[in-house]
Amino acid sequence: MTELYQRIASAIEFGEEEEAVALTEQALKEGCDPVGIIQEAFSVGVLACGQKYNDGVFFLPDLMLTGEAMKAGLALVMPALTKVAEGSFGGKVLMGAVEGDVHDIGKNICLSILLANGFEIVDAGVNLPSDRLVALVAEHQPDIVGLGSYMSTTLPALAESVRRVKESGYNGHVVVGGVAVNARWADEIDVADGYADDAWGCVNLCQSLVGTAEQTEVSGYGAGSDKVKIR
Ligand code: B12
Repeated sequence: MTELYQRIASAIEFGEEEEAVALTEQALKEGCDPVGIIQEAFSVGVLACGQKYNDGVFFLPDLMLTGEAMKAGLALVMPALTKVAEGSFGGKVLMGAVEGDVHDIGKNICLSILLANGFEIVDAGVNLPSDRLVALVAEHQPDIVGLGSYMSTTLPALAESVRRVKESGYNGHVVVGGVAVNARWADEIDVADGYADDAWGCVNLCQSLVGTAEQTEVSGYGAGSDKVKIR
């Protein structure tokens, strides 16, 4: 990791939003790869923060600050990602976190890496009731609907959301992910069309589902995750 990436990761880890923004601007000015900034700086900082929380060193306010700092950094990187992907169209993905769940860091990373790989993205936000989800799907007509659950307590909402989208007459694909989901759950629930455990897996999965996997090379360092499950 370069020193600049290390400094960005540290600003994200400690929730220093202004510092994260200034350093991300610097990285973009210096011509750093936007996918590299997400993978080697933002994600590293987020994971370090999560680890400190698990170890009892950080508390909820620390997590919130990290989430905000990453969101601010990501907002700067997004336009650069669109440029990376210009000309290659991989389909449209609408993604949100299900009702009762406000975790959005993982969803935002997935959406940004999808964008970098030529997908058109629609961010459906967090805490998404299934009625609203169904309305958004009808409005945007995505090729793929991605739904995330980040707590075991929102897994029932995830199952319900997938079912509601399928029953609405939508004939695209529905994929699931998030830290609360695993391949076995996705399999047992028997309604989703696929599951992936990280952002690169998510891109691979979406490319396979819309048939662009062979034409496009996944842009990213973890590309080629084998923890992708397609029904
Ligand atoms: C950051 C965080 C928060 C932040 C969220 C900030 C934000 N803007 O997102 C805040 C402080 C708000 C928060 C709140 C809460 N949290 Co919290 N949080 C976390 C934490 C530390 C990290 C989550 C994260 O961002 N991980 C990093 C990202 C990159 O990983 P990820 O989300 O898994 O995403 C990756 C993959 O899953 C995949 N992916 C993600 N989405 C999708 C979607 C699709 C379709 C696909 C294919 C793939 C995919 O790709 C991503 C990138 O690789 C986790 C613990 C942990 N270490 O995971 C707890 C954790 C998720 N939270 C937890 C809890 C309990 C809560 C609270 C209830 C706490 C409280 N007492 O209030 C509240 C709930 C709020 C709510 N209603 O949702 C628990 C859940 C336990 C459970 N029951 O399962 C965890 C596991 C902590 C713990 N060990 O107890 N939290």
